[in-house]
Amino acid sequence: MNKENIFEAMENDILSADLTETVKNKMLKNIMKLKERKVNIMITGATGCGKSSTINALFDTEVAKVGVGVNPETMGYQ
Ligand SMILES: Nc1nc2c(ncn2[C@@H]2O[C@H](COP(=O)(O)OP(=O)(O)O)[C@@H](O)[C@H]2O)c(=O)[nH]1
Ligand SMILES: [Mg+2]
Repeated sequence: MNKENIFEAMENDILSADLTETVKNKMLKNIMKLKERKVNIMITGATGCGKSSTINALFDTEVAKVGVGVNPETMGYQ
């Protein structure tokens, strides 16, 4: 499910829920705020524990270079 689909699903759930219009509007407004929010995630861990592999799995692409065994691949902040 991509980002847009998650928000769309949440909006549809709210619209079809048994709630007052005031509550629905408040929830929809909160979703609008959430859409604009950016988060920074720091992934830390020992060399070779699978940080790069996890990042690649999350983005379903090769964003981070995966090392071979426990030999370090990335030596600084990236
Ligand atoms: N068995 C196993 N190996 C993994 C897993 N995640 C990563 N690896 C392997 O561990 C090695 C180091 O992974 P990498 O993602 O580069 O680790 P990083 O140093 O923390 O970024 C690579 O050979 C990966 O293929 C896992 O969940 N299971
Ligand atoms: Mg790495």
